[in-house]
Amino acid sequence: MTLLETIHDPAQLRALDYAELERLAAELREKMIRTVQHTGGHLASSLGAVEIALALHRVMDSPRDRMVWDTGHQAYAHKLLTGRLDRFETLRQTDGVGGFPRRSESDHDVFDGGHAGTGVSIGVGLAAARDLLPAGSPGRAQRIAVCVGDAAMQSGLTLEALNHLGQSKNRMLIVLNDNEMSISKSVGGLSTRLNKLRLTRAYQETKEASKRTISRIPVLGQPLFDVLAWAKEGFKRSRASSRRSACAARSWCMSRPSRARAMHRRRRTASASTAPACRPSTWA
Ligand SMILES: Cc1ncc(C[n+]2csc(CCOP(=O)(O)OP(=O)(O)O)c2C)c(N)n1
Repeated sequence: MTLLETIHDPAQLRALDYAELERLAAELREKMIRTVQHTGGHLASSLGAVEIALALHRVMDSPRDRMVWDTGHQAYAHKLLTGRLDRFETLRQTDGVGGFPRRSESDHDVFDGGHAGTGVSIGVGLAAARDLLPAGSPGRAQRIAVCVGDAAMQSGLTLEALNHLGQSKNRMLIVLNDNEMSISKSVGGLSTRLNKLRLTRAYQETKEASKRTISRIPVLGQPLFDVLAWAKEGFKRSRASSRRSACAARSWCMSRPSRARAMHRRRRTASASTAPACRPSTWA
């Protein structure tokens, strides 16, 4: 029996360690490839969102928390993790599993998608509705996440929603899945800007090597690493607050030295291949 076959509820993901999550990611991809070669479908977008689906389902408590997939063409992993594995071979067939999220299929699906650019707007609407509930009511604890591709991010509807959110400040998480691709290569001002923001491979490799080296320095290594992590987060934080955007993903950013240390501890635990106990967290 595969690990995927044992997952009947996404809450089960919280009990898996990192090695198991990696195995599960591979099984999800294999299932998608085997299915889509017969049925057709949006293969690349869904293959690229496997880890995002795993991460969101691990930290969120769906269906109480709401997870929106912009366009909806990247949600196969989400579908496989939310009780549709047995029927997945009917993907995009008459009366079969739909190619996009579908509320009639599952409580875990929020919106019958299919159009690029809808996700952030839907998320803002859900967050605004939640925040109209009386203070202290259980519904106010609901968390809302949207996964949006870089092309959908450039649509007018998304930009309107971001503009609105910048004003209304409803709490939500936006995951930007920037793979530099729309149906073909992403072009335009926003795409160019995102490319500039993206760190180069050389920079990433240097950063990882420095981190490894610093942590290994006896006695001084760990405090030094903590101070650098704290300074970096502080710098990011100051930049973020100076141009606080609608992207409430920032609320997840590590911002205090204690959190930076906690993050580092988690990374060290991860390198021992055991995931920390993961409970749905608050996004305050
Ligand atoms: C309004 C609208 N225009 C065009 C499309 C066709 N379309 C489907 S997927 C897609 C590209 C989406 O790219 P991106 O958001 O970057 O996600 P990715 O597939 O790269 O994960 C487009 C343009 C659509 N679904 N809706």
